Amino acid sequence: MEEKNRLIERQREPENLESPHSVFDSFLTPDDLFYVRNHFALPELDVTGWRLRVEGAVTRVREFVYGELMELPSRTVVATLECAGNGRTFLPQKSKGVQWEMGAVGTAEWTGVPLHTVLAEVGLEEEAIEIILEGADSGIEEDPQSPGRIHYARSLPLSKALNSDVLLAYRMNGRELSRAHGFPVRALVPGWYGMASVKWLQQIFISGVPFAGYFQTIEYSRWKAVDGRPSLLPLSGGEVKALITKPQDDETVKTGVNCRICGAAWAGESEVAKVEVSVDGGEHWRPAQLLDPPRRYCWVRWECLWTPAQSGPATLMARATDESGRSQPFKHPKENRHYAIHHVLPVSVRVE
Ligand SMILES: Nc1nc2c(c(=O)[nH]1)N[C@H]1C(S)=C(S)[C@@H](COP(=O)(O)O)O[C@H]1N2
Ligand SMILES: [Mo]
Repeated sequence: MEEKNRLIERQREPENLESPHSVFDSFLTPDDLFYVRNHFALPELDVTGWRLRVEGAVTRVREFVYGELMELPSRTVVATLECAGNGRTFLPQKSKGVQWEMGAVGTAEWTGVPLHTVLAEVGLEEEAIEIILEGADSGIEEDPQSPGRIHYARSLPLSKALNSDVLLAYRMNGRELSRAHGFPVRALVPGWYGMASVKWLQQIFISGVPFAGYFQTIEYSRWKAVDGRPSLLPLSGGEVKALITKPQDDETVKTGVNCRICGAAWAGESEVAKVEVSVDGGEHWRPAQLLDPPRRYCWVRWECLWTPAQSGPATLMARATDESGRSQPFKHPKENRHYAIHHVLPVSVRVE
């Protein structure tokens, strides 16, 4: 049975922990309930020896110590982070990767130095097109094999990297980052799936060519047509998604008694415009009430009251739409591979 206030272990080594259902009870997720996604063992870092090297296509190569970063002007951004594999157990076919249910997601207030401030300090050369963020953690990937030990690394195109909301974060919910979440410094790329927010940053490499590393080709990529041809592209901004967190599958509800259907919804770089709920398997939809003010990058909690009239099975669904009209499919898009799982998930209840 799931314990209310503890992370659920999905994998022991490396440690991968899912948030319990109670994560959706509060807008901000406390550190000890925030899911943890690791590809390798936690690196051993001590803050006095730690350096952030910034090199590549720059005017001045630089190394920052922790204290220097703390002295640069900081910014705070509230953002929901969702693992691109969240909801994997709801795919019609079992697929590889950590078997997450719905709790590889959380919301926090992140504080740090905007990446663009550090980039301005070093000066970008003309040929710069991508910023590669590399973590201190490393290991061997097995399926398919990596060429020996590799570090966790992901790149950002300049267009995103220069957005002032992209942070080199050293605080989470007002406190020093914990080791599991990337101490001393991690990237926070709001609106993008979690894989972009590289933890335990040790190097920023400014590249003049597109990066094709393991975690944006073999992993965390999806098919997209480029000039009509299916091409594998790195995953980036998050899709629109609503989850019903209560009632849960197979629960029993009573006729004539108010049932509170509730959940959360988010929309990547955009904000949630509306959430609709159906209690008849998708034939009719009614608006849900948003319980948090919608804001960019962040989830909103929502609820919808329903008084079941007749007994029997009922299928509940929730569907969110963002400001630009993006919504959710009813089936998982094949081109998303085993990532970006955001199709409408029916919840079956019994009315008695
Ligand atoms: N260095 C490093 N950064 C990383 C990862 C990792 O394994 N190593 N995992 C990524 C993935 S896939 C996700 S979803 C987020 C999770 O962040 P959290 O563990 O703080 O929740 O971290 C990202 N950053
Ligand atoms: Mo992830």
